[in-house]
Amino acid sequence: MQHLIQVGDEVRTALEDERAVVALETTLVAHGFPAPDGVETGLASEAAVRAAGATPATIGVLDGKIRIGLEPAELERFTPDASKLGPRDLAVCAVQGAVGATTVGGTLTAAAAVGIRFMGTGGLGGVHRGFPTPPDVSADLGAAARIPAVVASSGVKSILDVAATTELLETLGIPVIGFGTDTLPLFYDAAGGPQVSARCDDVSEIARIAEAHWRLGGNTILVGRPPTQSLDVAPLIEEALAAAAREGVAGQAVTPFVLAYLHDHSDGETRRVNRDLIVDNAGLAGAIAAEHAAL
Ligand code: PSU
Ligand code: MN
Repeated sequence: MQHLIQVGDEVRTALEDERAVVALETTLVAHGFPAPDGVETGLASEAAVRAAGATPATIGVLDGKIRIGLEPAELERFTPDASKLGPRDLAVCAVQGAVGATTVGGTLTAAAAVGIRFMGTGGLGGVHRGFPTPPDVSADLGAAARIPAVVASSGVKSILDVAATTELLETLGIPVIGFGTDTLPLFYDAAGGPQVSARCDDVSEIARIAEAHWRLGGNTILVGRPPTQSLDVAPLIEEALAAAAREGVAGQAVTPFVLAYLHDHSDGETRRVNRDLIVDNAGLAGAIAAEHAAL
């Protein structure tokens, strides 16, 4: 099977030269924001990675190929009807020729195939509220448990069961590093999260911990960076989850539904905070990757 994975020229050169490369997902482009904000957020994230001294590799499936390093104009093809690709979905989507937007787990899976170990995102998926009814645990966790990487995030989305997710991260051997914080950020909200397993205040220390963790056979390290502008939307999240339940929204559709509900009912405030934290986390991933390349 030829050309299943196609690496863009800039990314390929950076990998050959052992320079810093940061993977970015396309689910947030397609499903995380109303158009055209997804594309803008994706491009701003790429710019933040570059500003930190690394090469961005935005990942998605187009025309039967897993593409690592999409061109800016190609991001326009990641519309809401793109499939949402977790780790299990990549091969099916590529073979069947659909447009596929990668989640964190899908992005880590594709990135690992070409040796990219850093990514930036909004928040890691986790245990959805109400487990085991429904029994919904994000495949982001399975991917993080088996793939060596650093994921720079604003923690775990507070639309999830954060306590259960934190316990599962420990079970899976995934270190949770607070970047300049002792508690895990809750995506929109900087405060109120559980204790992290370790705090780091500088990126070079994170790069050294990652290298040590990988040498010990460990896989993903989750880095949680508090959003610069913090927003307490706990009541609105309850409302959004109730609306999702009422309308029978389930499975992969829950996260996009809830994000859209919050955006619509917060006067765009969650959308702005979400956008900025994604871009800032991309920059943080770039900085960690650059430090790691210099080790
Ligand atoms: N963070 C965001 N917006 C998003 C997501 C995360 O700010 O759209 C996406 C990521 O792609 C993440 C996915 O991997 O939600 C998790 O979805 P699920 O819980 O269905 O696994
Ligand atoms: Mn799910």
